[in-house]
Amino acid sequence: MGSNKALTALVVALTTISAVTVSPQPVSAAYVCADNKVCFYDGRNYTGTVFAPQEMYNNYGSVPDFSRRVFTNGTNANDRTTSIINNTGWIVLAYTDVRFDGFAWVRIGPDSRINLEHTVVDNQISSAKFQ
Ligand SMILES: [Ca+2]
Repeated sequence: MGSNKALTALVVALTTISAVTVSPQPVSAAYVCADNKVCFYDGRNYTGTVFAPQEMYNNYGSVPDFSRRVFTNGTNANDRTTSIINNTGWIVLAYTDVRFDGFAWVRIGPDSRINLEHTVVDNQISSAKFQ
């Protein structure tokens, strides 16, 4: 049975190697929001597809109408945001209607993040700007 033992040892060794070398990323690895950017996530807890508007950068620029924009997966960004990361040093305001209007808005402080799940503004955000 010596060869069987050797085979078993080889299988164990291969299994160990593959376990070490594969070390897969999670299937839906969260998009990392870059420094000085604002990122709107479709999923809760900063997961899923994301909209990181190029024009919102360090207290400059705004997005008056999310319906004209898309997430990275191509779906329309309007009324889909469930979590937001603000990696800028300025306050971001996100509104439930276009052109910074609507029945509610959320304030995301400098270098902070917010989960909208189970709030009235979940899947409602339609515009955003710096305060
Ligand atoms: Ca809306």
